[in-house]
Amino acid sequence: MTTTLSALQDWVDQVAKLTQPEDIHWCNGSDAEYKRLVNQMCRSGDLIPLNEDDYPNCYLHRSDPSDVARVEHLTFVCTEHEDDAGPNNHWMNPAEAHEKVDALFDGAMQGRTMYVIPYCMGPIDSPYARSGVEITDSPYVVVNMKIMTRMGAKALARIEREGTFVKGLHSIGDLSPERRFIMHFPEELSIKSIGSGYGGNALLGKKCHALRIASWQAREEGWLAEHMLIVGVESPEGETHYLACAFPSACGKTNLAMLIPPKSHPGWKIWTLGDDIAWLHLDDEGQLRAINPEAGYFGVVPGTNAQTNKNAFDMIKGDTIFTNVAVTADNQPWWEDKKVGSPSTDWQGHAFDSRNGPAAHPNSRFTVSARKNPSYSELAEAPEGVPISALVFGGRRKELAPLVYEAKSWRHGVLIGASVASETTAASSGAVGVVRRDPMAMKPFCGYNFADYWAHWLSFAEKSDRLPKMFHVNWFRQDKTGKYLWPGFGENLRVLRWIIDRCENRVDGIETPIGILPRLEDIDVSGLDVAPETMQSLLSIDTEQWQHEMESVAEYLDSYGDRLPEDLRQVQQQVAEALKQAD
Ligand code: GTP
Ligand code: SPV
Ligand code: MN
Repeated sequence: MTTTLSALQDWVDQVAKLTQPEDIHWCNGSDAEYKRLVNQMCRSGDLIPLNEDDYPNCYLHRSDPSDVARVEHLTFVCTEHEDDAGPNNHWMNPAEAHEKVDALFDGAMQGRTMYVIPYCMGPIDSPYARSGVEITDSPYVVVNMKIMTRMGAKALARIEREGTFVKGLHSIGDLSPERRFIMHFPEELSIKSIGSGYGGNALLGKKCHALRIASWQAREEGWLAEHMLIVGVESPEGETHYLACAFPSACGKTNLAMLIPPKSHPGWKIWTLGDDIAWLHLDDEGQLRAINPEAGYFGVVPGTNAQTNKNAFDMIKGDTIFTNVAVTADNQPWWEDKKVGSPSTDWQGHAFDSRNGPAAHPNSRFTVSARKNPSYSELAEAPEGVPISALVFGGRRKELAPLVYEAKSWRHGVLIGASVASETTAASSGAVGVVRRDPMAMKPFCGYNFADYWAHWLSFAEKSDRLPKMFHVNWFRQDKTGKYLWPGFGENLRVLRWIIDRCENRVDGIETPIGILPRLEDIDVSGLDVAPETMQSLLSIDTEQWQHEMESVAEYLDSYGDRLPEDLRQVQQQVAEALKQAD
C-alpha cells in the first residue's frame, strides 16, 4: 500500500530520507495486521501476554521508567508570533523548533521499521471528522492507534479524497528526557514528537491532534475542540439528555462517561459517547452538537473495581493493552484498589515490595475499544453527533467548590470554565496534589492563547440563542481527615438529575453570587449514607473564601494582559461585587 496523494507521498519520502528506517510499512488497519504486530512485540518483549484464561488477548507493556506520563514542560506550541501561543503554552519559534527536532530525527529510525498510519478522528463519514497521518517507529503506538482511532485503508481513502491531513511525526528516539520534545505547529497543521513512547506524547491523534491542533482549527472554523466526555442520561420515562463535561486529567471523565446507575435508580440508563474529547459544532438550528473524535479509551487503571466502575472493570478483561500495571503470581494484571488478588511483580518488572511505592504506576492505563463498553451508544457513530443539553466543568478540590452550581448566563459560564482550578494528578509528570488553574480542563491542551480561546467561547452567544446551560461540579470535597464527603461514581447520577431538571426548567434554584445552587431538597439523597449537615456544607458557599478565590481569579485573568476579553473581566467584577454585597 502507498498513496495516490502526492502531498502525502512526498512527506513520507522526506521523512524516510531524514530518519533512515530499514523498512516502511503502510498500516491498513486490519485485525490481521494488529495480530501480527502484537505477536512481533511479544517476541521482542515489548508486550507480555497476560493470563489467557481470565484476560484473553490482553497484554502488558512496561514503558521506560522515565517515560510514564505527559510532559508539559517539554510540550511546545510553535507559532510565528509568541503571543498567539499565549502565556498558557511553552513557545518556540517554528524555524528553531524544526531545526532542533530535525537534528534529533536525523537517522533516528535506523534499523527500525517506519509505520505510516492514516487515521480519521470521528466517524469516518462525518463532516465534523478530521484526518491525520502519524509516522512512527513504535509498533506499540500502531496497535494503540488501531484501538483509539479509525485507522487504515478507509481513513487513507478519505485523506486522498480531501487532500488535507494533519502531519504527525513521531519517534521514540533514545527515550532520554533530555532529548524529548512534543512540538506543535498549528499554522502548518503538523506535530513532531520525539523521545517518548507514552500516551498523549506518542499517540498523536489524541491530545496533540484532537485537542492542540484541532482547537486552533476550531477557532478558525467556528467550532470547539474540548477535553470533555460525552454522556447520554436516559430517565425511566425514556427521556434522554446528552451532557458534555470537562474535568482535568484523572478527575473522573471516564468514570462519569460510563456511570452505572445505583440500585436506588431503577430504570435509569447511561449511554457513553466519549470519555475524553468532544468536538462541538453548532448545527443550522443553532443547536450545539458533539462528536467523539476517538474510537477507544486510554483510561486510568488504578481505582477501577467492581464497585467503582463495574463496566470498565469487566470491559478490560479482554482485548486490552495494559501499560505499567503490576502482575499477580498467576499473571493477571493488578493495580491499587483492584480489590482482588495481590501483586507479585511491580510495574517496573521487579518483585513487589511495598517500600518501593505502589505496585501499579498511578498513571497506569488501559487501551480498549469503545465498542467493548456495555453502555456504548450507537450514536457514537452518528455523523451528525448528539445534541448537547448541558456543559459541565469541574475539578478536584478538597474545599471551596460546592458539589454543583449553575452559571447565570453563557458569559458567566465562560468565566466559571476559565476559573476552574484543580489539584494536579499523576497524568502529567511533576508534583501531584497542587491546586492550579486549569481553564476548561484545557491548560495542557489548548493550542493557542487562552485569552483568544475565551473570546472564541464568548462569541458563541452571538451565534445561537439556544446554547446549553453551563454548570460546575466537584466530586472531591474532603473532610479534615481526608475522607471524601460525597460518595461519587454511580451516585453522581443524583447530581446529573438536578442538572437535567434545571435544563428542563422543572426545578427552582437558589441565586448566590457565584451562581445558582440547588435547594437541599432537590438533590435526592434517599438511601445514601450522607449526613444532612454534610449535604448542607456541600451545597453552600463560604463568602469570605470565595472573595479570596475571586481575587485570585482576577489576578489570573490579568496575567493575560490586553488580549483578555473585556466581557470576561466585567463578569468577574460582577461576581466579586455580588460577594461584597453578600458579606
Ligand atoms: P484522563 O484519562 O487522565 O483524562 O482522566 P479522567 O478524567 O478520565 O479520570 P478517570 O475517570 O479515569 O478517574 C481518575 C481517578 O479518579 C480514578 O482513580 C477514579 O477511580 C477516580 N474517580 C473518578 N470518579 C470519581 C468520583 O466520583 N469520586 C471519587 N472519589 N473518585 C473518582
Ligand atoms: C490526560 O492526561 O488527560 C489523558 C492521558 O487523557 S494522555 O493521553 O496521556 O494525555
Ligand atoms: Mn484526558
